[in-house]
Amino acid sequence: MAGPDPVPDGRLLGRRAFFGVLGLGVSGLLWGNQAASLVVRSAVPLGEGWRIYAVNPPFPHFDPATWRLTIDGLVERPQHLTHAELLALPAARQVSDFHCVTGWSVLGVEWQGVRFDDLLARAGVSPQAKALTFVSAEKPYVDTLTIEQFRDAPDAMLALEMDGRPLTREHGAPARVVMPKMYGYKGVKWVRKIIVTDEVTDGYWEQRGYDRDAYVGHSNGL
Ligand SMILES: Nc1nc2c(c(=O)[nH]1)N[C@H]1C(S)=C(S)[C@@H](COP(=O)(O)O)O[C@H]1N2
Ligand SMILES: [Mo]
Repeated sequence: MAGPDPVPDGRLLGRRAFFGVLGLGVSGLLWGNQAASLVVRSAVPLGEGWRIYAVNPPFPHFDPATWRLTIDGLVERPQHLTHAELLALPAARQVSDFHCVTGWSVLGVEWQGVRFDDLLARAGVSPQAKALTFVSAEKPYVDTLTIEQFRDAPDAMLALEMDGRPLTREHGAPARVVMPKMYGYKGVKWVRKIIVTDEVTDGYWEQRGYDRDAYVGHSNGL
């Protein structure tokens, strides 16, 4: 089964990184302390930093003049928000660690964006609604999170900024889902549409075998 990276690159990189460190470790035995400190230093850049993932390159292009975020499904007033309208909503900020299910993490990421309650307020969510399906401009990437999962996640948001700057194109400009307690594959990049639904359906990686409830440390990814 394929893993949530542009497989198999991530895994190969992981394995290479492992053997790379191991290789230096063996030399460390021969060279003493100096080589041992090299082992530590070489392990750090391999273990940190973002790996940019996409399932269907090239990355979607963001044009602020024409971009719209659609919110439809079980709502009273379907929305087509402009980028400016999105920026005018109440801003939320949080710092959290990011974990990809394949084993890499980025610690202390600062996210700024819009909480889902604030985003959905003007659409008027129907009482039958159970979940939100996020549709990426990058087809066919989708994912669904339940309203209950959002209720337990005050740090969840539609992020517009990362580390103090607008999201870059490769990180999902202008908007991506951030759900820190779950693995990265739940965080749809290049979000273009949110469907409010009473059905919980499988996302892109769930159709390929990963858990819907992707809580870090409690899903089949680990
Ligand atoms: N549209 C889209 N969103 C996506 C993905 C993808 O391939 N396409 N990969 C997911 C996975 S598995 C991870 S770990 C993160 C990686 O985020 P990054 O590319 O900003 O590092 O994006 C998630 N969101
Ligand atoms: Mo991932």
